[in-house]
Amino acid sequence: MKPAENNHPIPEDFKDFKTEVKVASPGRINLIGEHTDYNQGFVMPSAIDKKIYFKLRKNESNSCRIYSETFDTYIEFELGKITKSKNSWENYLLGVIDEIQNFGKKLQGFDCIINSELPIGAGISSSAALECGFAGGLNSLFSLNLSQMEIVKLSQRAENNFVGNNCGIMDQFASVMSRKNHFIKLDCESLEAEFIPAEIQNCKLLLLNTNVSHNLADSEYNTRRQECERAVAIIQQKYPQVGSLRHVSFEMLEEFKEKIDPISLKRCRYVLEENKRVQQTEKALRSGDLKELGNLMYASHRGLQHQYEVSCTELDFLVDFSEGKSFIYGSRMMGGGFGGCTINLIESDKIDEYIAEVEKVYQQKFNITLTPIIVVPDEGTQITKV
Ligand code: GAF
Repeated sequence: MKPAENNHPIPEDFKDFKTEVKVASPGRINLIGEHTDYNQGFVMPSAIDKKIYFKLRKNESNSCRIYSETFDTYIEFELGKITKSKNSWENYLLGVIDEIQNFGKKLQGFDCIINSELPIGAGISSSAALECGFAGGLNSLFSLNLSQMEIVKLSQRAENNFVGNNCGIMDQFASVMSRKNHFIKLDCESLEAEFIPAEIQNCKLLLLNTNVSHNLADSEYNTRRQECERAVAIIQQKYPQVGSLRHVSFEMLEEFKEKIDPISLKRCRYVLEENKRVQQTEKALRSGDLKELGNLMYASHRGLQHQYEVSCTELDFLVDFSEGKSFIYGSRMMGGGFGGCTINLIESDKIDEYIAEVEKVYQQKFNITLTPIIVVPDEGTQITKV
């Protein structure tokens, strides 16, 4: 998602806003399981204590009027005339309205104020927070009777169909379904979720936002999907029962290694290994083995760096820098890649000292200011009728 381009003062009649529905919609972290969701594999995300807030009221018309305090932006449109906007962030909202209407649900005019504490392009999914929070708010305001799972799926469709990002389901699922102090081990095929207590003892989760977002992100994301799907299509010629990379084994990859192009082969190996790492992470987490958990995080990063090739210099620098520190158990890039954050499992009493050190070296190296964000696994979307 890109920041808005037009500045706009708050509309006069929004100054005295009689809120009917309030929403707090979280961003997400992902402990492990990157680029596995659209391959129907496993992920381990959680919502965080950093959110986008919505206030909504009906306006007895056919107009939708949305003001973003964070972006100082205002949009207004008629319900029957939903067309794509040139402002990227607006399309997440327009897409949600489009999908709600496609679902056969009837909306009426409303006013909405949005406030965000989520950085954009940081890989903590401000886009899913925007989609799911907005969908949840409209669901409550107009008593649409959409289930949580319908909100998750229609928000993903809004992003796939309207925004044009071919994302998987992890971010929307985490934003809506998470539980406080738990990670979700999500099977992205069956959508079965196990909630694993986030018992990380004397450690905290520290995000380091590189504050870079390389242009490649969207196009390379779609290319990675295609590379995986291309390999699956070749395997399916002999094994038609294999519906996705989820059902491909290491033996199958070995069997087809001459037929699948080397790049796709490398991508697939990464995905199979990452799925395995999610299972191993569950065990490590449940048995309190933070050392093992940290090693799996590092291994995930190296896979993303060398096999899946979605990392970047800034992310690699941060992971390399953490690797020699005995008080950091694990570190890896998080989300789609090509910028955004690293997630670090770090001893609580060393955080301040480490932040000061890493900020300094990062600034020296890239001439960019690093943003540290300490996060806690938190509950999914909260909706309140006022
Ligand atoms: C982005 C996508 F939106 C997710 O669906 C997921 O694929 C992630 O990148 C990579 O794991 O956040």
